[in-house]
Amino acid sequence: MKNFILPLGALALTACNVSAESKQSERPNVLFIYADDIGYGDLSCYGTAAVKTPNVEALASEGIRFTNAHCGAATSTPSRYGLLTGECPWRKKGTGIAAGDAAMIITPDRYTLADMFKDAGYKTGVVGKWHLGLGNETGKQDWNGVVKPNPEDIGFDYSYIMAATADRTPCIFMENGKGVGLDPNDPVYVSYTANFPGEPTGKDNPELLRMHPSHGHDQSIVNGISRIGYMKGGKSALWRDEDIADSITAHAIRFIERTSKEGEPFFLYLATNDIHVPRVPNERFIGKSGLGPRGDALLSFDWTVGEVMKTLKRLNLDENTIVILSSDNGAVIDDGYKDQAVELLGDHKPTGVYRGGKYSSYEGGTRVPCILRWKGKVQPGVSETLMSQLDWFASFASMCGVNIPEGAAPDSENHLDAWMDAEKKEGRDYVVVQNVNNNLSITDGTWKYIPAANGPAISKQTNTELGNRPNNHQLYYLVSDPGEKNNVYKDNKEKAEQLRAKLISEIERGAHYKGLKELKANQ
Ligand code: NG6
Ligand code: CA
Repeated sequence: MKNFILPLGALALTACNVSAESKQSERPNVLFIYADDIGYGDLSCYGTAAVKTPNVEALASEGIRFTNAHCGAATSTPSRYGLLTGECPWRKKGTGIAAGDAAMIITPDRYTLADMFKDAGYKTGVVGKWHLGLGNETGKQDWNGVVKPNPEDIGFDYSYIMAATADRTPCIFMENGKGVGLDPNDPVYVSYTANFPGEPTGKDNPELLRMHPSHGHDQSIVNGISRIGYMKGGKSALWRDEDIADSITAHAIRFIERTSKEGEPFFLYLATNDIHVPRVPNERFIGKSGLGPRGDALLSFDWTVGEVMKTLKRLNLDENTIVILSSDNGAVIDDGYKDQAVELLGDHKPTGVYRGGKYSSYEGGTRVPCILRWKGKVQPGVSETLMSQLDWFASFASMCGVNIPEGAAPDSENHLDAWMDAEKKEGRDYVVVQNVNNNLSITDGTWKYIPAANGPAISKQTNTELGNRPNNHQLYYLVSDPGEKNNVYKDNKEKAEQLRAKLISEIERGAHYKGLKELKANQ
């Protein structure tokens, strides 16, 4: 406990001994800043010279910068599912990339990370990208009424969210389950099966577009950008893409102001839209990075971080707030729009030294930036310890002294010590992650094993190496080969077998994984 001043469980202990009032003031706020698609190499504190992200850099210099922290999966919905439930997404059917009209994937009976913070006496909020579905039934939401269940039903006191992603309809914000700014005389309709008669689409009306798709994204047109999914109406509520970051940031700040005024500790899950496609940052960032919209969106993300940190300082919450910053999956360059990300990339390496990227089994898929700052309590440093976002659940439960109910957060481990102390080397023994094809891989931080599995080797659309090899197992020695270039499986079969056995026992420990039979058969 060299660096972490508050001993583990101290808050729980305090809870028994002091009045409710002082108990509250000693409970730190918790702020998760969850980026979308920011890769390991995208931030200047992780080594890139191509783009400057000074606000994130300040956060890193005042906190712990993790170099081997993983999200649960190489895409958004499963990573977010894992984060909020503490369950590996591959244990649960239907946790793949969600459509904009998907039913809510985490059902109200589940005990979530937000429930846990609520039990600890926190006010809980989610602001930004949701992408976990809303309502009871896919495609059956009444977007003009209150869509239920919504985040409130799984533990969030407040929500201001995009239902899915910026490239998916409906293109409106939802506040506490209700479309923001809707005019009753112009209701909004959403479909993922058919277009609404007479409505233009990117496919049929490319002349109406200001940003053209490179793949997919050719359905309804909103603000001159075609999306995935159809929608009609709701004109007064449509977001302007250039204002999404401002709107998310403003609502996050308002939530912090409100809860701090009420004297309650808060848990805020601030999920940015930056830097997901379509990358349309505010005018003030355009052309500022030299890397085109993708780089400009990184500046926009950094701006959000700066605004929120300024707010904490202004409200005197700077030292009483634990800030975690991370990303939902690795980097992607062309993710479906002709936004010059490829052409203007230059020497910038969005995944750093790591292979693959978003969608991939390689390290570039899930090894993401991860920073924890707790000013005055946690000593700044760099931690190489193997960590997983799934463990925030159990780790913060331990900090808050909350007992997680039986069966909840089944894959979340308490590593509070290692989150709070860069010197602590005991993190995860293993991390299991999933790629876009629902194929699993396992790492112990030193070695990485990717079992043979079906699926394309490369995504032709995004030009990402996905890691799938139907006939070959892959083993990489990450210490000398972080870029996973030399498959050393043949010379290290024993090591591979050990990781394989662990992977199978991890799968068999819990609910069914649909690829288990194939995995076992493919010796
Ligand atoms: C893919 C989209 C991609 C992105 C991704 C989800 C196509 C061709 N590609 O299906 O653009 O939206 O889903 O990204 O439609 S994520 O970060 O939310 O997981
Ligand atoms: Ca993402």
